[in-house]
Amino acid sequence: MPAFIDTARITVRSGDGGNGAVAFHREKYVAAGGPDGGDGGRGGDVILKVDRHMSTLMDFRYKRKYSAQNGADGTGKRCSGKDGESLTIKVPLGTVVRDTESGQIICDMSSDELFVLARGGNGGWGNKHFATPTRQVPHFAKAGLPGQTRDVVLELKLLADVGLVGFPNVGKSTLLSVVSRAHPKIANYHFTTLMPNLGVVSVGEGVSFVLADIPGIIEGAAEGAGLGHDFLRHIDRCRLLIHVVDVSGSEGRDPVEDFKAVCEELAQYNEKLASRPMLVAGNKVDIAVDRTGLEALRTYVTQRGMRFFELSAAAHQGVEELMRAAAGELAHLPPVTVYEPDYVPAPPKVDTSGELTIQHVDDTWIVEGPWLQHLMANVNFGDFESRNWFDRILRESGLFQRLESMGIQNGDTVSLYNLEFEYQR
Ligand SMILES: Nc1nc2c(ncn2[C@@H]2O[C@H](COP(=O)(O)OP(=O)(O)OP(=O)(O)O)[C@@H](O)[C@H]2O)c(=O)[nH]1
Ligand SMILES: [Mg+2]
Repeated sequence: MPAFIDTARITVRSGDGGNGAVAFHREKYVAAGGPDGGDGGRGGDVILKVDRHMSTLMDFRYKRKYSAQNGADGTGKRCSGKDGESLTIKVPLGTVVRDTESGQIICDMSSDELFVLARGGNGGWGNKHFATPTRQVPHFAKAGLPGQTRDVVLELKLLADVGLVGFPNVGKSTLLSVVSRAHPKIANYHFTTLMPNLGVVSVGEGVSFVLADIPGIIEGAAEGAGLGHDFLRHIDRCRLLIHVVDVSGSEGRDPVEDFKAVCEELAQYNEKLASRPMLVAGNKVDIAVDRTGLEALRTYVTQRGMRFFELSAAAHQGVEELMRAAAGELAHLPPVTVYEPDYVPAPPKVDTSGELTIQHVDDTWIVEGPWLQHLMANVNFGDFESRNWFDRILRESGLFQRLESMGIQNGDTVSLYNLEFEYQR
């Protein structure tokens, strides 16, 4: 059986925009043709898409780097460069994507909506765009803008309405197998289940829910005992938990102690999970030698406001009643958790000490250079804050003083990659 992989770290890169072309229309008997340099193509995006047939992050174990295609450069005869092809990465439903450095959530892939994880750079404009009445022979075009690189952590958190928790060997997988069409492995030893299993439970007319069975947890799981407690991430979104306890005394343990130990491990994982609504199922009543353990557990949990159910998963006793009760609870519980993005991109560090080249053509000043290109690729001109930040960096870089010393006049055009503006002192 393939290993179950539910976290992965990958790096994605969107495509660079192609460069615009400088070209002039040439035809026999036409002395000076107009500018006809085409635009560079847009770089491809890196897009995430849910594939409902995937159930692990296995695919990301060996392939860690993903790149979309670059846009092609523009050419003469007004030909635009081809856009780079976007790359679509398929992920299982419930994949939460975080920024590796900050740990902040970028997106939660819990629906079929696509998500653009890295946007391709815009292509540069060819010189055909730059012909104006005063600038008839534009000997310049724009370089394309670079794509983005992102380093992210993928974490699979399955989507299920109800999660089964409990000690190993208490009958969690047996319960899943009798209420759904899932075929989890069942055996009489601890840690039979090594990966989560999902099943759909139908409770009469059009009412159904998704039930998740995860590996058993034991005391000290938070410190790594047994299979550890990382699997609890798969029931973290659940609206309701069913806590299965072996009340038969078949392993010589005390049901109340088992119950408390598992609750303690839930709390160690996270308090929210520990306070999730819970139904308690005392299982294996068919082989209980006496009812002491069962009754002690019933008293303990009902005193704490929880509902208790007697169960024999193997003999299909009490199973239907438990599932109906779960469906009844779900009817008035909030929907499955979807994680809200909280990622705030840090402003890119821009080192403005590098040289910029300034070309002066007619009344236009064309400014280029690596740091400026990097800056332009990272500014969201639709956002006020971003524009202010951009403006400040330009001022502090000394660019305007330099333009002044070279003789720029009010009303001249300043041309920076995909941005042109009129200069005003
Ligand atoms: N007598 C009896 N045996 C049961 C019952 N439910 C489960 N079992 C048996 O208990 C053993 C463990 O069952 P599983 O369903 O694999 O238990 P689990 O809780 O999923 O165990 P892990 O995956 O190891 O955590 C199997 O031998 C089952 O046949 C029950 O109601 N009565
Ligand atoms: Mg199991």
